[in-house]
Amino acid sequence: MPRLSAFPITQKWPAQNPDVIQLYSLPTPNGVKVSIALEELELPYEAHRVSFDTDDQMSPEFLSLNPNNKIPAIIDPHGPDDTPIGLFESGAILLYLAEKAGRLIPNDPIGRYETIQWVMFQVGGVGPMFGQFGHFYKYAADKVANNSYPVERYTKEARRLLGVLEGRLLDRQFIMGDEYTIADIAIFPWVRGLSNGYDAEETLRLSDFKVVNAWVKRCSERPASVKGLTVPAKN
Ligand SMILES: N[C@@H](CCC(=O)N[C@@H](CS)C(=O)NCC(=O)O)C(=O)O
Repeated sequence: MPRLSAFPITQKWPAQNPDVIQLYSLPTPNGVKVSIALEELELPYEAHRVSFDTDDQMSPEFLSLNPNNKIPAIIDPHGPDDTPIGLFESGAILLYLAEKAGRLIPNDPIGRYETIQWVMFQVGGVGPMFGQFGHFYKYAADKVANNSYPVERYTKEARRLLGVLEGRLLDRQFIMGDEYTIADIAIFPWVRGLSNGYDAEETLRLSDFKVVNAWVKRCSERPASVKGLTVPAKN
């Protein structure tokens, strides 16, 4: 696998098929963005499981691809000009894959930037804020049992962001209108995770966001989402 041998991560997670995109991930809201996009685009790929149970993301091999020790990350052995490329940060990966395939992002410059704007809205807003909500509401609930402020703060912020989405989707099928794009793929797994992962329907009063809920259902039911949401499979 001459193209991949320059990437030390492939020593820990050897490629079975070194000619296809290598994905290093877990089925978290950030991880599934990339597997869903790969499925939508029908790009061949091989998924490797980065287990947090064994701190795989802190291994020297993983850090050689993403010094920020977070999934997802990819290597495309056939990158620009057929040169191998390694990438981390899900927003950058989504943009790369959409542009490689020429799909999931509008061709016209205004639509393209508008799509990127909503991807950034997820990466800079929805992801960090919902993630903090989940941390205090679910994973570190015992640590803040005597202090309601963290959950109150992130409940308020999560509901505010859901309100922004509700407004955007009021007269649109998808974030960009009729066209399904990487903006939907970036955002819907995080909204889905509020009920599916954090079990926070009641605290966040998610039933208030009817348009958003219908959109999450629409996105989740796509065959590529059904598949991508389970990648990488448990060993
Ligand atoms: N901004 C990053 C966030 C990635 C991220 O937070 N990944 C989490 C899982 S959802 C992770 O790998 N956490 C492991 C760690 O922090 O050690 C992206 O969008 O790719």
